[in-house]
Amino acid sequence: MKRIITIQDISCVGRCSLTVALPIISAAGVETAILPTAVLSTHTAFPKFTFRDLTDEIKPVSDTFEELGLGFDAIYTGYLGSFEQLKLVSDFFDRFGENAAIVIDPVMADNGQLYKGFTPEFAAEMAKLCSKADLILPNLTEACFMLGEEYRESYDESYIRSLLERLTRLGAKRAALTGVSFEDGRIGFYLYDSTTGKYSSYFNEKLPASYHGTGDIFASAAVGGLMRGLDYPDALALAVDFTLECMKKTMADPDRRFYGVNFEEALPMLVERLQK
Ligand code: PXL
Repeated sequence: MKRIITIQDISCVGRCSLTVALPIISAAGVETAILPTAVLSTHTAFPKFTFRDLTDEIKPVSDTFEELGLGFDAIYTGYLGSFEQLKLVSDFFDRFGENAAIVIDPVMADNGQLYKGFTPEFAAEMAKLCSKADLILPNLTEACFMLGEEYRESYDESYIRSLLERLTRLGAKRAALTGVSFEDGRIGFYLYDSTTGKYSSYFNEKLPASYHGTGDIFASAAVGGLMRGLDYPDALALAVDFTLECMKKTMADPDRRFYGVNFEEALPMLVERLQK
């Protein structure tokens, strides 16, 4: 069984970051090790939250992994909260990344806006970290912040291709933009693989709703798919379908929470799709 490690925060309530990565990647049939970067009472979209930084743990934990000879088939990073964490994660890639697929979801913004606590300078530094990745998974807002580009709501295929090429010129081998939509009612990913010069994309139904945490759900399903042997386009297509299924379950729940999605009810679909 493949073993990955995911580096991101624990938001105790909120259905994001580690509380979705762990169950989703585990359900995909992949051992999921974690390196928590912080413990928050909830994610930062709640009106109030606590934040206990765990930056100081990253190096001693990594040192101990190395002493024990532990290795990983993939390293997947999500929400990272400080410049120091970016540096420590970069060091982690250098130590453990040689035989691992490095997947970076540069979580920091959506809908044209940076999340609470992030700055354009952080986005520039995140772009540097992304140079070490086999795959980066920004949404359009994150891509624009990393490229120092004005965010725009309307775009065409040639604009998306140019963003992707510029993202890979920062160093990442592959960049996939998430949440890409060229027509009403359809949404999906657009991937550029600089190792082959090929583009690929996949779209499915776009629901008239938007929920917090879907980026983490998407990235986790993609990592699970990759580790189960799917190629990059197929793993990303699985992530599109799984995210849609999570949203459908959420919409159908009259008692749905205002945060996160009902990914729990969609896990059987992920398991079934990865059954060999
Ligand atoms: O879902 C991304 C995410 C992860 N972790 C924390 C967040 C967010 C988005 O706001 O606040 C703490």
